[in-house]
Amino acid sequence: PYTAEKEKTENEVVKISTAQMSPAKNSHDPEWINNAEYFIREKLCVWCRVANGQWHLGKIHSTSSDDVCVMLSTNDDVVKVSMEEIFPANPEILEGVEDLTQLSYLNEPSLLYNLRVRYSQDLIYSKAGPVLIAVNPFKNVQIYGEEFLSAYQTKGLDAPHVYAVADAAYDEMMREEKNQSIIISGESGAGKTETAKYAMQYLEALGGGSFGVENEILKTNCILEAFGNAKTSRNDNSSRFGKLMEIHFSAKGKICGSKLETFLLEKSRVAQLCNGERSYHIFYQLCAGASPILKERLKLKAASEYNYLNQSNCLIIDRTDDAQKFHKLMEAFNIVQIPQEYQERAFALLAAVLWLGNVSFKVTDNENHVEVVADEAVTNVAMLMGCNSKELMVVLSTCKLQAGRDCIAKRLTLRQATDMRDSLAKIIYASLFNWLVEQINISLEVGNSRTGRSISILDIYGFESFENNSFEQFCINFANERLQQHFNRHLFKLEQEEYEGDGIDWTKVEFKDNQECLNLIEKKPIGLVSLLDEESNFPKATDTTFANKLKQHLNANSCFKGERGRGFRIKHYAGEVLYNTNGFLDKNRDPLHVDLIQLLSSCKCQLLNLFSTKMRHEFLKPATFSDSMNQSVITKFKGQLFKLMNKLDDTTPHFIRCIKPNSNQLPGLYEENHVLQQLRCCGVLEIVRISRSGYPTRLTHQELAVRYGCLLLDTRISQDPLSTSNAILKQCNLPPEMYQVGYTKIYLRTGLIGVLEERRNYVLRGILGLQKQFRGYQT
Ligand code: AD9
Ligand code: MG
Repeated sequence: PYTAEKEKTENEVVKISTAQMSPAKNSHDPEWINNAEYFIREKLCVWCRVANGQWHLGKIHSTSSDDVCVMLSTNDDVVKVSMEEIFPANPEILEGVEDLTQLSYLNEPSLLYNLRVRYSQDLIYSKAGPVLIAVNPFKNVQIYGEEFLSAYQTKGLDAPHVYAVADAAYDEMMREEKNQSIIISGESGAGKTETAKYAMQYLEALGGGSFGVENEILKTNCILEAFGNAKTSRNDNSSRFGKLMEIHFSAKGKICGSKLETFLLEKSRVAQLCNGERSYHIFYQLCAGASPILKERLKLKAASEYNYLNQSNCLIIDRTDDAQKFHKLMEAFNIVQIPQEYQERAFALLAAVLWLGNVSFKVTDNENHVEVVADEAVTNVAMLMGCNSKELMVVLSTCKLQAGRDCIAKRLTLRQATDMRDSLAKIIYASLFNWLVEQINISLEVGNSRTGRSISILDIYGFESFENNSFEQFCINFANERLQQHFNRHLFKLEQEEYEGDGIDWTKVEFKDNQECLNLIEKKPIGLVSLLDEESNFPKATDTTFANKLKQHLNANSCFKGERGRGFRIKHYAGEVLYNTNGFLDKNRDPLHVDLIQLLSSCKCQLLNLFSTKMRHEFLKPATFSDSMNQSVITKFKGQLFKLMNKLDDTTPHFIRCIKPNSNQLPGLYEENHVLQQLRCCGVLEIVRISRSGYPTRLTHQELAVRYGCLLLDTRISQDPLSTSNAILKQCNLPPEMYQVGYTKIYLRTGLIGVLEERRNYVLRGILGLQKQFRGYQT
């Protein structure tokens, strides 16, 4: 929830002298107290927060030293609130503006209200300066498709839209021959993947026609979503991996190839589900949509028969036809040219994974040692993988130990055997996913397309903070921390460039970035990642010793806070997260048993042989390549992120922040607190804050002259807009530190546009009165 304390610390992020601040910024500004008088006198509206935490519009009735009485607009009730809970509201003319930075008062209730007004009119896109904000409508909104595609292409429309972002990226790429990126972020279910698809759709329409690959790019989404998306409690179609799609264009601006890169697929989902969630869509699609012949060949049963699928009491998704999706998938496979025989091999492996989950064990002694139950499940797995079922049973229930020259097999306990079985299922699935990505890349690659003309679309998991946060959240938040740094640096630079470009006096503003938090995570030799790797390499280490080590070494960093037991906190840019080290070491080690690799290489299935060769390469390199040997999950992820950031640094970024208006995936429901939290998390408030510290309102001289020309007493003034706008500002006696005159635009401090509006209304009322009098006189 919002607290005044929080706002204060957030404001400290911007290091700017108070002399540069504008009056009436917010209620904590002492000047605002004087302004309250002004608001009473002028009968201006304010936002006030009432007891239930909701923001209400009202007018100040009276003030005392600490409290304010406000008459609410909705019911004329008078409520008493503290000064801290009052913010100036914007003049009506600014209601529902396209760009939040156009608002005269940039406080939180005003931003929330502006987005709400737009959302209620199905205007789901808005801008916050250079950033596009997309509020998920959770229903079909008629703003896509042919006519909109062509309206944006012909520049007939320029309202905020993902098409406009894609169009701007394309234009800039063609004009400057510079690679572009569209970086989409937001929490789970906020609409990143859908937005990414609309961006691709636009680029396909714009750059289609020559090479034929453009039709394939959108189709790859169908494959990726089947294998990489699942129903979670937050989103019925949640992507469980990060994705970067790089689209290349020819000199004529036609799509000539594409490259896909994926990040950190959630493997655990294959074997373990939370109640109400599903595993990857493909399993249900296969069970529902396979032809009777295929079913017979794969010994396939209904989804409800498989332990990996039925454990969570959730087999179907409302309004989703898995069988139909399966047919769509087959079409996509054909378009991406995955040969029929490989498609079938892939399906056989999926069936093998499902049957693996049904493999059971029986305990054979009082030490809980087990052997595999020789039933239909294990026979089917062996058949589908193309291995000997006896061998499979041995691998799943024993581990080989080297004793001198001899190799002895040691029985596994029930827990160990179950882990081994699940581990096999997960590596088969993850390898299959990676293989598909490779196939897609082969099909999309057209010649040597590295031209400096590319647009990369990044759809990556947003910041996560749950009740229980583990290794996965740590990786995700680490990625977001890096992206946020990229975002900050770019935006601050842009802002300053605009001021300097327009020739206005602009003392550089220092902005604190999130380097401290990144140091905490990445710094060598004692950052979180290094400590995690060190502990992971130490056989006797446990999650508790790891937690202790963190506390011992990282306490000096202001973004770190040790907790009792196995917990620790990180102050991320988007908020503080409490992590539990439970499972960190194991997930980071992600052990791969040599026995499993051997089993895969002995299988008749070519895909499995291929996977095992790859694994050998990755994990079992000779000791001379010690740095790449047994690379931990976090180190690999860090490397991937490093490469990603390098790539993005080489592009001109375009940012889209997706917002989820409610947690029930329902249309028309706008939950303010939920939205506010996201605006804070994804840095929208940060952008707005930057604007607030400078000159948020920008009008061309022409615009100013047209709207406020009526304020001029001396009508003999020249027609040139620059002199007119100068004269208007002088005439209004505005303090010179409140505005700057650029070559093309006038830059106004926060609140000033409200003053100009007031004067304009005053003058117009006067003119109207005169006209009435005049008419009365005539009659
Ligand atoms: V996750 O981090 O992968 O769990 P995303 O990708 O942010 O998440 P997604 O794009 O999958 O969310 O959107 C969730 C759902 O919102 C979609 O399945 C649609 O039903 C709905 N949605 C999102 N954007 C739009 C839109 N522009 N128009 C209509 C939308 N519906
Ligand atoms: Mg997604």
